Amino acid sequence: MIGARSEELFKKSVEIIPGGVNSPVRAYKSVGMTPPFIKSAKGSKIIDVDGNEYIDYVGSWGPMILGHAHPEVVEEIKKACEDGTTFGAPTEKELKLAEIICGAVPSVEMVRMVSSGTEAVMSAIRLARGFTRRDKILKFEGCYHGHSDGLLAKAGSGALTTGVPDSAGVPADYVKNTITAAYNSCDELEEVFKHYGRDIAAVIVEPVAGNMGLVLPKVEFLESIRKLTIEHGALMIFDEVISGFRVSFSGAQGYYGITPDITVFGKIIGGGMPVGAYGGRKEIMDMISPNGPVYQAGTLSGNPVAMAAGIKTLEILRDNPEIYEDIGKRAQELEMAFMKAAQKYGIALKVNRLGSLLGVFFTDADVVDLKSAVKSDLERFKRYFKYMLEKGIYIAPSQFEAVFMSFAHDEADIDKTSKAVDYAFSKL
Ligand code: KE4
Repeated sequence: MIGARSEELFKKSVEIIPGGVNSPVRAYKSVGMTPPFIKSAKGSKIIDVDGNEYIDYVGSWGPMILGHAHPEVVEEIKKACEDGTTFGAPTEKELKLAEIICGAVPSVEMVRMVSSGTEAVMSAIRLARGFTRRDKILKFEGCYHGHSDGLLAKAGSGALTTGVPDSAGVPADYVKNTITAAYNSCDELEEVFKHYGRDIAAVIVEPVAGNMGLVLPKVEFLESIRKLTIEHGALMIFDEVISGFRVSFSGAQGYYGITPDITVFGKIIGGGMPVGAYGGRKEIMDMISPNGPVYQAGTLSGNPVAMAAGIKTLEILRDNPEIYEDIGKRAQELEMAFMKAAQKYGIALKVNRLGSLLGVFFTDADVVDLKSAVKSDLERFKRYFKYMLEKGIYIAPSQFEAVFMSFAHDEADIDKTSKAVDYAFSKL
């Protein structure tokens, strides 16, 4: 039950903030509820303004892999603030975060910090076009790469037709160079390259797709992108905003052993502060201003407070590699609870999992792309969501997001969540 204070605040917010939120998914539109206004969070718990406590599996959409308000991260943020929050000048902290990222991800010899995943993707696309002197970009249905105009495109009538805008306000011209194909479809990929090969500047892909629910790549799909981009002189961009430092300390590229040309980061590298980054081998990154002709800039890029949070977060992950095994195990326990409840109550369910990332779909067909993801029973998801919230479990208010396990979730959390899953499924 959403409390009176959240209702009261939401009524005011919708008057002066579009939808009452600063990012659409937070508005709870797809579940038809007032969103709880959050007052604070600590570890695996999040507390709303009415004092309701929830176990949090959103983790601010991925950054909070260590849990909320990690004491060592908070300490570093406080210390950085006391020395001045931003200078608009080079600092040792941005060098340190760059060194950690380049040390963790071998394909990244140089990296540029920005302030969001969107900004990092937008810059990476411009860089790929500048480096190859080509215009076309291939993306995949169901992958989300932030809200830059050129990527708010959906497939035209067929995979080979140029993109059409996926948002008002995006001129058709801005997406005419954006081609869209089905995720995990080697056939469509090959067809696009046969048709556009030499015009393609880059293929951008979520190597683990977290924006259509969780959809895992077929390794041969990623390998085909690598092979075809090399054959046609195009670049491969891994959008690791979700998977970076989540799937492993060297991201999905380390996990799958595939080396992209450019990698985009976000979320975890900021440790809860606004940070995005893009990086790759030196010959490509040297194209970026002031060294080269591809312009990109940002007032708060690399600010010391955000860098401090990112440095401490990545240092903890680097120095405690067992964290990845632990959060994977907890996610597996949760996966088992879903499967058990689905069997017990005869609910059609598919669960995709990779490490600490989980995707739950109310469908009986494997979910391998957007077409299969949208076959999920959204009405059933809405009911499941409400029952889970009722039992104090805070998950994404959309079928097309992922479940994020953190290092702060303990066995008691998993036990309580498993009981909530059983309760929710018994009512579905
Ligand atoms: P931001 O601009 O939101 O920092 O990052 C954009 C982005 C880029 N690439 C991937 C793979 C992403 O998942 C995102 C943003 N993720 C969403 C959640 N799926 C952010 C949540 C929101 O939009 O409020």
